[in-house]
Amino acid sequence: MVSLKNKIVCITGASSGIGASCAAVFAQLGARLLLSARRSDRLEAVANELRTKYSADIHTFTLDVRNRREVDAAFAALPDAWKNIAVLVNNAGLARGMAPLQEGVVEDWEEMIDTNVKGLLYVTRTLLPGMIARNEGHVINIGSIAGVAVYPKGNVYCATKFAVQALTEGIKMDTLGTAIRVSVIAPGLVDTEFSTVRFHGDKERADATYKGMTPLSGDDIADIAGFIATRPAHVNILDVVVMPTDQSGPTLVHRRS
Ligand code: NDP
Ligand code: 8X3
Repeated sequence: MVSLKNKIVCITGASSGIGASCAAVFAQLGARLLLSARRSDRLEAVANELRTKYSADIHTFTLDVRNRREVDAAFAALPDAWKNIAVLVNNAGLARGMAPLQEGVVEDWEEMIDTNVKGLLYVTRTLLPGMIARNEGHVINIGSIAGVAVYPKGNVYCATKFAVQALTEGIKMDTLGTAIRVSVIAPGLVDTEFSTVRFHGDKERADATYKGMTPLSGDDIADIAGFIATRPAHVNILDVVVMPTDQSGPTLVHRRS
């Protein structure tokens, strides 16, 4: 097994949901955590809890992954002790709206493309050369079942997550011959703030997403990220598709009520 003790794990979008759960799992594995998101108060709350619970060594910084200059500047400004990142979890992401393409809101499309595709690219482009130079690194992308199968009204969100699948494969190909490992986790329904964000704060609509079924939790996904990152160095898990037992595809959900 690869030990993550004192290794630096960088997680984008660590202020809630899957990202916050990943922070907890990697803290328990003894990693040093580099956590970022836009909401600094939420980020600090996550970090403080893990410092108290696991005596974790954590460095936080606010980052909007959509802003290329901000991404460059934030990583360039890291103290030397935080520069040698061993694991990058590209988790920051979101869906906005759910409408037929012909009724789609262009601002929502741009936000999804800028965050899920361009943001992931900016961060990876910044960190991958260092990983290659040190011949050590693991890029774990959080994709989605929406990147494996398209569903009605999912159009642009699905396209961004298909892009994440393609980029995962592409990065694996482009780093062949190095020790870099590349993975994507493609979850189905996970109960986080995702649906509340998707429906612009409409809590009732968000809650309906998980009604009558048992969704995955952020911890379920983080557990998989921890497993992937700790396999022996010669083992690269490329792609994990994980859904609740109550789900068999993006639109196939068993609801008891
Ligand atoms: P949450 O809304 O709970 O978390 C999303 C995280 O992304 C937050 O920490 C948010 O932080 C961060 N984020 C959003 N936009 C930006 C940005 N521009 N720059 C930096 N950080 C950003 O949802 P999830 O935990 O569910 O989502 C995490 C990932 O999992 C996403 O990529 C999502 O697509 C994917 N996913 C989710 C599924 C689900 O059903 N929940 C299923 C499959 C995949 P902040 O707002 O503070 O910046
Ligand atoms: C989130 C899962 O099916 O709501 O990526 O798009 S889904």
